[in-house]
Amino acid sequence: SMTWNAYYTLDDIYSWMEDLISSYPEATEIIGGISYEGRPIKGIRIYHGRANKKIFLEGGIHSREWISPATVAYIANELLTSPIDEIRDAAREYDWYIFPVTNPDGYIWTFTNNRMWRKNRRPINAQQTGVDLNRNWNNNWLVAGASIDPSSDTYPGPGPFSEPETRTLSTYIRSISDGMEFYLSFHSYGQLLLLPFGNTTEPLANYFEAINIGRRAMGALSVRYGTQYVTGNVAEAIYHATGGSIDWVKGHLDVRLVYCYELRPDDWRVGFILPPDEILPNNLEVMDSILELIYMSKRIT
Ligand code: 0X9
Ligand code: ZN
Repeated sequence: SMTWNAYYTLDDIYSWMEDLISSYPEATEIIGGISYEGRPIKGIRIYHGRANKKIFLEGGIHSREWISPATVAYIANELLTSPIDEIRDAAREYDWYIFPVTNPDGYIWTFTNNRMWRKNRRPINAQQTGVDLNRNWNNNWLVAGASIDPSSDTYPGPGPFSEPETRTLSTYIRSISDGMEFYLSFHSYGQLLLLPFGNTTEPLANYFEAINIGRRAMGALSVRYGTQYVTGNVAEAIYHATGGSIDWVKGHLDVRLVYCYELRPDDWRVGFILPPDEILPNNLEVMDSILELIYMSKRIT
């Protein structure tokens, strides 16, 4: 089982998920799609029956951001094993769709070949490999924050949904989107809570509601260790960037609250290499914030 003081390989994460699925009847295996190299995008659905609102958790779309799969796996673990009433209630009140590693080929590559790999592993030509899966979604594709050079870390692919990972996962998300209340995407780093959209600082859709709920959640996140997150839309809080998953979900589906966490650290010198002794503190504070997101979403309707 997981001890949350080390980062785990894809095989370890997938076999741990299988153990949970065979131990808890409310947990079932879901396959959200398939990678270029043919691996399943494996998830856990946690459903006790009767819940009519869904929460979707997307981890690991950028493979070097190892704290993201660790966070998403931890949330699944807590929902299934925690004795805390508020967490047990959250597990029963929602229908959870949880995908710790949505870029499995890239994740493996960061263990075997290049710790700093971000994209998927599809060869573009004889010399260049990989598409940024968070620039490949069909919403304002190639409008901002991407490079048409296939060597670039923000290469958005030859067209929207050109990649098997985004094409299959978006089809899956659409197929279960009825009643989806939350879509949460997990990245690192920067300690930000981002909301759509990435092409404009205009307060589109339910921006004010989402900002208020998000700020309250980041207040809850800060209580345990004082960790400070900044909340804002993508364009105002980091940079203009389009073709990301949260923009597609908010732009194309009817999902009320859509956020992207940029997890620990905020220090660029640490960057993607978050020390393992910060995994558990990160996971605990993020879990606090998710409970507050849920609480606030019911208070503000
Ligand atoms: O640039 C990204 O894809 C994300 N930052 S990261 O450092 N993890 O690469 C931010 C994603 C923001 N979301 C959208 N662009 N929609
Ligand atoms: Zn990222």
